[in-house]
Amino acid sequence: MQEELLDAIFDAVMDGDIPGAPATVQAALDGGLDAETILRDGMIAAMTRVGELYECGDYYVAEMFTSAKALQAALVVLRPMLQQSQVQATGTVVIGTVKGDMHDIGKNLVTMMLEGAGYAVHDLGADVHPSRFVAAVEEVHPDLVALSALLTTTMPSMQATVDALTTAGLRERVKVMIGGAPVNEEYAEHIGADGYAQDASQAVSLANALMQVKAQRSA
Ligand code: B12
Repeated sequence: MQEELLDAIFDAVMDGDIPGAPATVQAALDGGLDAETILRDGMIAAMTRVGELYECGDYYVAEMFTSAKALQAALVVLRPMLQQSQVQATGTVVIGTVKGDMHDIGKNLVTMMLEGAGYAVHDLGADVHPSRFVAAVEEVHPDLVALSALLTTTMPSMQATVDALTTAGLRERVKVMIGGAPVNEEYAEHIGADGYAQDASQAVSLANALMQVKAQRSA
């Protein structure tokens, strides 16, 4: 039964069924599945498969796009559950997908989870130029800057963003965390970021840890 509910979500995302996908998620919730399982084993599993099909030439950008839309429609149903949390952190985050990169689903999930954990999140969107990160840091004085990239070709935009913060004299004021499929801990170190997390829930743990380091430094 639970397998069938997850299969229905998987198929709706794979098929790019934008009107149908939210109903499959609602049915899974009604059937007793928890939000994390639905997200991981239904929605994200389907997007991973979509990526594989694109890579081997069975899907084109158009199919990737409608699958992304179906996932985004389904996320609306899940959002309140993902945002429930017991611990309320306090901190401000500026987040964005770096310059040249239009992928925003992962970044949106990280935003949702951080908001759910009590952070005030300023989402700059996708394809964000380093100068816009700099302007946002000057404007909202965040504790953390979170950068997302899904393309190997846009990883250097992360470096450019960190460098722009340094040049503007703002690097010491914020902690920088990065994420997205092509990056890892090593790359975070390489570009002078403060940390890397591999998914949205680990992004919350990382944010909490960086907030503690920041608090200790300023104490
Ligand atoms: C959907 C999708 C698209 C959609 C994006 C829609 C949107 N609004 O986001 C569209 C169709 C627009 C698209 C376009 C392209 N795409 Co695309 N896309 C994908 C796909 C299938 C899924 C991405 C996704 O949403 N995953 C689900 C989310 C939840 O996962 P996630 O993004 O990884 O995020 C999680 C973690 O990484 C982490 N995380 C993410 N960000 C952050 C940030 C922080 C701070 C932290 C801590 C954590 C964190 O937490 C998230 C939640 O758990 C991937 C394949 C894949 N498996 O990733 C290809 C993929 C990323 N795309 C790819 C390519 C090549 C392209 C195009 C160049 C295709 C083209 N020829 O036009 C264009 C590029 C456009 C551009 N300039 O950005 C390649 C990239 C290859 C590479 N190594 O560089 C991939 C890997 C497909 C493949 N297998 O070849 N794409």
